Amino acid sequence: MRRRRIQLTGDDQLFVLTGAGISAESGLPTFRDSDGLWKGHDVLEVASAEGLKRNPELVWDFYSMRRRDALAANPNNAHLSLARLEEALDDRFFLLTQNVDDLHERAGSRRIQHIHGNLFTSRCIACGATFSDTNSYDVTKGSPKCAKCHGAIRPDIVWFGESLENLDSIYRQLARATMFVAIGTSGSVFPAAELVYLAAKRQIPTYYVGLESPENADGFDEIRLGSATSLVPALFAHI
Ligand code: BV8
Ligand code: ZN
Repeated sequence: MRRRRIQLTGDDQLFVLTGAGISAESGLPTFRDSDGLWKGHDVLEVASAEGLKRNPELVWDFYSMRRRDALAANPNNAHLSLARLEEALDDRFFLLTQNVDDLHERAGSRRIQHIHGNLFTSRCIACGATFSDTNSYDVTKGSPKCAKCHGAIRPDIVWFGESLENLDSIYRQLARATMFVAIGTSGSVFPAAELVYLAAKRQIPTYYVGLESPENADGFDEIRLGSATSLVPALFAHI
């Protein structure tokens, strides 16, 4: 059944939120699906500051594997169609992703913010230096150290219980939006999962696109079930 395309008018301001589901068809595992990342790993062991202190090799093994997978993956048609939409809408388009991979950027997205950090940036715990880092590390030789001060480094990713940066710029973007669309996210992590409710409070139309209904389904006006590559390219009849 072909769905009606979402009509965008000349002054619509689109806010798009994506999650791991948009990268699934590029071969990157999601978190909470049956074959997801959290199934084979204990979140607190591999994705927390305590876990890094306890066993830095295990954490760096996990993120080195994620870096290798992301480097070997390619953007899919859903990433590409969002980049094309941004080209058509220019500053009337804003993309917030919970993903730490760079597939949106490699598809051409520029008006993008990563709410949970970046897989390809590392940060020194001792001196705070952050640097782009595509390395996957052989942890049998110990965990990687900062080139500047030889302190321990970590992926520049927001773990549970850690505060997020630039939330105010995200809320500013949401305040000017006339439409909110979420794609491929289970709606289970805050504050990202709360954004649809803030959008609904502003009475702008809210759409969800993904394989299954998200945990925050009650915040959406319309839910379109299906894969990102089958639904996103034909989603908008933009101007
Ligand atoms: C914080 C890092 C302040 C690791 C991640 C209320 C307000 C504020 C905070 C909280 C709150 N309530 C609870 C909290 C604490 C916590 C939280 O949300 N806990 C949850 C579990 C209840 N939040 C925090 O700690 C945040 N920090 O708020 O700071 C603060 C400070 C101290 C104390 C309190 C507050 C930090 C959150 C960031 C955590 N980091 N990951 C890493 O990424 O390596 S979370 C992890 O989940 C990922 O980052 C991911 O981005 C995120 C969301 O997952 P999804 O992207 O949705 O992926 P998921 O697998 O869940 O779902 C995939 C979906 O895709 C599914 O729906 C599936 O159906 C669909 N799909 C699959 N295939 C396809 C598809 N769709 C379309 N096509 C397909 N082909
Ligand atoms: Zn350092």
